[in-house]
Amino acid sequence: MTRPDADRAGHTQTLERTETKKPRLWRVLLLNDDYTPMDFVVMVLERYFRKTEQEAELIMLAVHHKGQGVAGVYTRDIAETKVAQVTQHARQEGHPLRVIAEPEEG
Ligand code: TYC
Repeated sequence: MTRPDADRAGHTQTLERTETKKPRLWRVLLLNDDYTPMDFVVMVLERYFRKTEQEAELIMLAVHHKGQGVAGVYTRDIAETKVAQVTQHARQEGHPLRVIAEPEEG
């Protein structure tokens, strides 16, 4: 096997790099639907995304009118956990609420 990081004698070296890259962040999006009660969406935003009641109402109404909106921005693990927790809670209550995570560009 030839390695791209080896010299002709097969020696390898470790390259030092001091820059630390920040992890890509993921947006958790709420999608609108016709059946999930507004109060449930507001509760989700307060409980899982730590929004105030006023913030939660504004975000819920924006999703209701525009089709989708950002509930919060997190590292990938936390975003995926929020998606799973909120989806499970919604299904438990019989609501079709959809929540997804997508990476921020850049
Ligand atoms: N459109 C829903 C209703 O009129 C409310 C709603 C808002 C549902 C946001 C989902 O992500 C959502 N009851």
